[in-house]
Amino acid sequence: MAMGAENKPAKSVNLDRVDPEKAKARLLAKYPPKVARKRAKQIVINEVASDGEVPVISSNVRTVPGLMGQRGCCYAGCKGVVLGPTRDIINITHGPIGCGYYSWLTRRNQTDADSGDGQNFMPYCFSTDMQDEEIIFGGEKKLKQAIQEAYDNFKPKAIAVFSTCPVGLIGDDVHAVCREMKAKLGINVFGFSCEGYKGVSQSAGHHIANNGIFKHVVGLDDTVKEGNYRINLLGEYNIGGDAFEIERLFEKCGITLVASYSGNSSIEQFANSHTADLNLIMCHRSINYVAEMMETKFGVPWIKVNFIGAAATAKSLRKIAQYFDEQELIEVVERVIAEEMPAVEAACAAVRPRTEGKRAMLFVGGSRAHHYQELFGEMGMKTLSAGYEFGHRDDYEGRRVLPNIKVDADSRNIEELEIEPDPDRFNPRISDERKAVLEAKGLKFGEYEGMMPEMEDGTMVIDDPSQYETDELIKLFKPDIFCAGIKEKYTVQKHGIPLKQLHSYDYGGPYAGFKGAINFYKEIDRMVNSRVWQYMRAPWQEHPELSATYAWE
Ligand code: CFM
Repeated sequence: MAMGAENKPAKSVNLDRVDPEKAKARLLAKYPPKVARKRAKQIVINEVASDGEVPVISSNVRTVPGLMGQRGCCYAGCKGVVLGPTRDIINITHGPIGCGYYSWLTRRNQTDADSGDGQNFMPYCFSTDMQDEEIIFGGEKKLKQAIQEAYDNFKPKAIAVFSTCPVGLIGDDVHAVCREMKAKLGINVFGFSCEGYKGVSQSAGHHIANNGIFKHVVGLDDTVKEGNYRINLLGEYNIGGDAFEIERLFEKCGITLVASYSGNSSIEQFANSHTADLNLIMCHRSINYVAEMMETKFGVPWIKVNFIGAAATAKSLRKIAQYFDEQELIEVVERVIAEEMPAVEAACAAVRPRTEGKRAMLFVGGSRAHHYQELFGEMGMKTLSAGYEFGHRDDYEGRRVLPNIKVDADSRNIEELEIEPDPDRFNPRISDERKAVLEAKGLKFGEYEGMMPEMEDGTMVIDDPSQYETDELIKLFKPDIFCAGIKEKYTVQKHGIPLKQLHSYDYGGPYAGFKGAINFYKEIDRMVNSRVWQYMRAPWQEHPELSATYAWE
């Protein structure tokens, strides 16, 4: 057969009308009854009531052993996600070498070179490289040596120690070692009991990281740095340069960024972040604990923002202006939006004839599966199905459900710090009356409405999806693009469906802010309109004794 005849383009199938109930039944059909019952509570057909209420989804529960999920471990959430992006803390992984190596920069968290003091340890990977001997006789001695060696070589301001699974199993006391070395070296040394097996996913590691940074660093430096409209940006990790684009916009608007948790950050930023006047939360899942604790102890309120999507970026900048309520800021924000939007609109208009009506599925961590729906929407694309790996019910259904979330043995395992208002430094940045006025105008404090209220009725929301379910979904719906991570990438592409990594962004980014939106439109246009996957030849196409079809066929 001649090329071309056999490589026919995808039929334009109209599969938007796949009945979601039937799809759900198909996803569950092959599971044993007990597994099917558990998964049925994590696969929900969305339905938004007029008051924004959505169905209950089971989440933050253990993955069924044997199901191939997308999740990472507690250590990954603590060291890799929250503390990893900070350039001037020496992060030592106490454990076998693989844990340190595989959590080293694979998420493409970028940083400025240094803070002028030459301290940038991002290019390094520090590990105690535990061997059989330490597993048997204990690893504390080796950890002390590692801290000493790191100190002697680099003279850092701070060293953090991260526990991996074997550390908890053999009972090394990393906190005692850190206290001893802190006293000896005179710098800040602190440890995290973030053993991989703690909790059910990396989400537990976020909480442990939040607690540790709050206990050991936040509030150490009361210097109020100069600047107007002093804010912290929480839950933005500078993947592919996202934080650089957001910082560019803050600078243009005259908004002072005191601290970023933790993309492009330094330890000094954390130490005086309690002096800011407002906390902005990007990724609610990974950092809401710091925001809550800072509000209780120091009186800094928080609002939810989203810089993924041009309209969302404009809205978030307007929220900041609304909070500070200064005419000068309101005007400059409007001017910046007016300056930035024409290029965004032109880029969007250019791709839209080719992207309109295309269908996406997004399965990512605990926040991006929500945020990126904005960008797809701007391109006229529809989200058929989305879910988090490790989000909690509040990330799906909104914080309104917080009082109803059952605490189970796994969540009880993670320490909740008891925080009290600081006797000297608690200073509510905004009065209750003023808060009420702003809330009446639509600015919500301490609120995240979650992903599901913003999704269409009939879309499928799937928590902690398995590889098997992913395959079935693709066969059923044949989406135009699938968004997930590196573990899913190649199996999805073997179905003939393009996969965009929304963790590391493949090699792209930034996708945040106005410039990021333009990058994303172009990238997705390229991906959903490329026919490269349709030129694949599989063995069954040459050998008729094997048979199968690509999902796009
Ligand atoms: Fe928050 Fe993140 Fe995410 Fe996350 Fe992550 Fe990530 Fe993520 Mo990968 S902190 S929850 S633990 S936005 S590393 S930068 S992309 S799974 S959706």
